[in-house]
Amino acid sequence: MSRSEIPAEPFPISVDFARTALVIIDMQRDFLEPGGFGAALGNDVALLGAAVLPCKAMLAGARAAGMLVLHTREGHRPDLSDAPPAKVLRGDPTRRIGAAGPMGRILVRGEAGHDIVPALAPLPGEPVIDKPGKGAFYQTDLDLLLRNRSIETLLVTGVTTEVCVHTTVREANDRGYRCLVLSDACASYFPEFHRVGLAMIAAQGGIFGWVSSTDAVLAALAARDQAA
Ligand code: TIU
Repeated sequence: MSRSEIPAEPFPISVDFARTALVIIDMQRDFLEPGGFGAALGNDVALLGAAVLPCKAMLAGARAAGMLVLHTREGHRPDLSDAPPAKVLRGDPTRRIGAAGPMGRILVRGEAGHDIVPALAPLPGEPVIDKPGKGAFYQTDLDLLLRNRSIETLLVTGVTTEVCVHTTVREANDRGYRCLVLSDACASYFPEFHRVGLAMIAAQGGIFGWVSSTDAVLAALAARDQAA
């Protein structure tokens, strides 16, 4: 078993890539494109575009290395029976979860807006975790999939940093996974929340994870390949 050391905050992390999975959180049209859920909440969705190319580079690197790659999507059944009223009944009724928008019904499975953006489309065989909540472990089989592959470390990317990425990292940390969050491959509608959200993860000696970059992970993968 070979281990690679990746520079990270608050200190370098040693990973076995054979027991590491890439988790790409909610890179859906509903969050990244105009007319979806993110825009309905009053956000400037263009801010999330910054994460696409870093996610794409990490996705290519993970696939080339044969790592487990998982994609998540936030969304609900068409009848909204898995959507808590407390989540649905917020904001303008014409623009809330389940309402019709230019990409179909907002945050509803099967609609165009629920799809992952084309640049990051899953390949056949890559698990797609459909989740009703912000955290990717809540009411999903993600933990089972990871345990069956003896995964110990998660490379976490996606949107938004302080909402679904944070919630998922906190859930993963409590379940015993080590999370390495890639700062450039995450994004928020609020640049300050992105910065502070990342700082919160690495503070207090890495209270619930580590923070690094796509380039640092790709460099560690390249060094491992050279040593092999
Ligand atoms: N609104 C917001 O920042 N995020 C979400 O509602 N979901 C995710 O982060 N995926």
